[in-house]
Amino acid sequence: MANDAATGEVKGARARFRSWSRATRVLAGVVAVCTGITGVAGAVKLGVEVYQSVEKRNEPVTAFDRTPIMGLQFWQDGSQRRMDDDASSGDKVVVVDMAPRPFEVWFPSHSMKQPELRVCAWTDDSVFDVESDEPLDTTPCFGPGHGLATTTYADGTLYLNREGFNYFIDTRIQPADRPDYWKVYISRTSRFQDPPSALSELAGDLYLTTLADYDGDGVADYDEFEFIHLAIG
Ligand SMILES: [Ca+2]
Repeated sequence: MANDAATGEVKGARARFRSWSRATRVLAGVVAVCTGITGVAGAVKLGVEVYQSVEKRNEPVTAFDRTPIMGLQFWQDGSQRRMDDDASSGDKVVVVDMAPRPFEVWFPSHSMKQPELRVCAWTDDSVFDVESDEPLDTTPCFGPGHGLATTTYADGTLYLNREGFNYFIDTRIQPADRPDYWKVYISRTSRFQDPPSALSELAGDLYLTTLADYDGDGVADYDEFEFIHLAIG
């Protein structure tokens, strides 16, 4: 009996040991997996940081916060896009680095009772054809009656037309997240009477002449228009 009891105690002790040992191995396994996850996450985080660092170093230097003449900004995915002069165009053209996705154009109200932004958009720089002090009715794009029809609240379409301008005004614009600024949302383009297509389907860059007749005199004064090259990468 005593021997049986002793044998039973030994068996019980061995069973408890095996159980403890198994639990220890399981715990060790869990710790190893957790360590592995932390290691992978750490490696991914490090990789992302290195990539961002390299990408930032390769980005062009932004020359200005707002375009020099009209104070425009271009926003995409919640971030302002980088801008620079185009030295090959005598610094008269502002180049904006863009992704082929929807974007916003921000512009100052400039003390106008009715803030507005007129945009003549095309697929090459032939649209950069406005001269200082030129009457609007002699320009190919911005003359009276050349405003392209759109919906009351705009429908995200930027019309591409060298003889007709996008007229962003009134209910087609919204207050921007910057004091005294307004914005317009662009999500697609359309050539005259063609159905709109997404910006991701663009075959090349976009070229904009932006204009606002701040003093309402019907003349494109030197400080009322600007040439913008949207470099879409
Ligand atoms: Ca004017």
